[in-house]
Amino acid sequence: MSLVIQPSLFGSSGDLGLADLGAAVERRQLSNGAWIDLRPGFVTAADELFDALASTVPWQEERMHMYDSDVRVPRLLARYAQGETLPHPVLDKARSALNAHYIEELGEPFVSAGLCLYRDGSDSVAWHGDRVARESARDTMVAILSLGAARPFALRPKSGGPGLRLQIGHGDLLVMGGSCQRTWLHAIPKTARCLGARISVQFRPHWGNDLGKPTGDARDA
Ligand SMILES: O=C(O)CCC(=O)C(=O)O
Repeated sequence: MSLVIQPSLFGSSGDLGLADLGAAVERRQLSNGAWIDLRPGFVTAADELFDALASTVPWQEERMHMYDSDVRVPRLLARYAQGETLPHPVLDKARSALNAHYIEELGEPFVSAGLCLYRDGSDSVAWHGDRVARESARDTMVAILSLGAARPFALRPKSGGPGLRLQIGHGDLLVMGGSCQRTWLHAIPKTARCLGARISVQFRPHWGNDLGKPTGDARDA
């Protein structure tokens, strides 16, 4: 599949690398034992990483079964299972930094990486909790590194009530933790605003599954 992505012009300068986690990570408690951590600017000079991933990752278009027909998943995907070489050394460094920061609380390392490419505002992911984790009684974490266009990241409690919309920008880190996958839902809604492409990298611990592969439900609609 050929994919044309304009080289990023998000305007980051300096050297590609990682900023510290530590005290720069800000935690926000949600209801029902869920929480999110935010670390804006975790990846420094992130343009280079965006461009490298956009042009070198073997992005796949997937289809899912919905309402008796096969429909196109509205984003491109790539998955790196435990032990597979990640597509950029900065992602290895990011995973190591996340493991150093979270291993005690998480009790296990982040191992896999799922990558999504939202080509424009019509690419999206519908409300969902990550498969496997949403069915497990155990708390867990998903760490998401966001590159490119700042798309709203929406969260709402499964049981109803007010949610929130975060603007996660170029190089920012968001970690969903505690019961978030089973008691809250998250989504990247479609938008008519012309924002450009976004890449997200989701680091997950080993859940004994195939990296949270969509099950063919409505999550990508
Ligand atoms: O792109 C994102 O930040 C979220 C991706 C996501 O929720 C998923 O792939 O399960």
